[in-house]
Amino acid sequence: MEYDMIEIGSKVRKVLPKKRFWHTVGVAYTAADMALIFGENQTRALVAGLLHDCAKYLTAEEQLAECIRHNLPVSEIEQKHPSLLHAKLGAYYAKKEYGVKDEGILSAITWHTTGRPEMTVLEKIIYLADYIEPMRNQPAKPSLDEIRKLCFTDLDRAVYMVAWNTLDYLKSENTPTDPETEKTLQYYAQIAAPNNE
Ligand code: DGI
Ligand code: FE
Ligand code: FE
Repeated sequence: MEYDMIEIGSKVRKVLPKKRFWHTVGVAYTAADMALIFGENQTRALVAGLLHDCAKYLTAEEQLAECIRHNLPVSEIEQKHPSLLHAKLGAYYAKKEYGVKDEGILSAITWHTTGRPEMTVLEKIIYLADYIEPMRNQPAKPSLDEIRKLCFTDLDRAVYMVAWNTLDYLKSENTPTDPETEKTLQYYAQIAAPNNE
């Protein structure tokens, strides 16, 4: 195995709060199961899952400061809602502090919060596993268990459902949405929404 999962897992365990660490483990194993179904490499899925929130121990302000310090681009919405930055900062740490060179793993970490149009299989898997891992229990339409099943049968349809629910939630909270989140919904609605919607 190219990656030492025990080493990576132990290191994230040290930096992340307890609950966040176990969420990470849930994402890793959910992603590895989905990888098996959809012909993706299970090790890549485990590594991306374990590291997807590795910058989440920092406050929003610290994430912004870290991005500026490392010259990572910060968009207008990220400036206003810097907690969005944990995704691209996480990819940066995955590379620099955990030695991940696989660009596919790094992009799955980068896009796990907003998604994007035309995601790779690994990107879709991490985006979805983050939403459905067993410890999540947010309300969703259809139910979270229905979406969980869809994640093992139809990735594009599942991305559409998750993007729809995410935007619905953000709008209900009056939280401004990242244009990438909007683009994700538009794209997956086009290719995977049922005809009657
Ligand atoms: O890091 P997690 O909590 O596991 O999950 P995540 O990376 O999907 O982040 C979820 C948070 O990100 C949640 O509080 C909503 C927020 N978020 C997702 N899309 C957008 C967003 N926040 C804003 N402002 N705009 C978005 O488009
Ligand atoms: Fe996250
Ligand atoms: Fe997460």
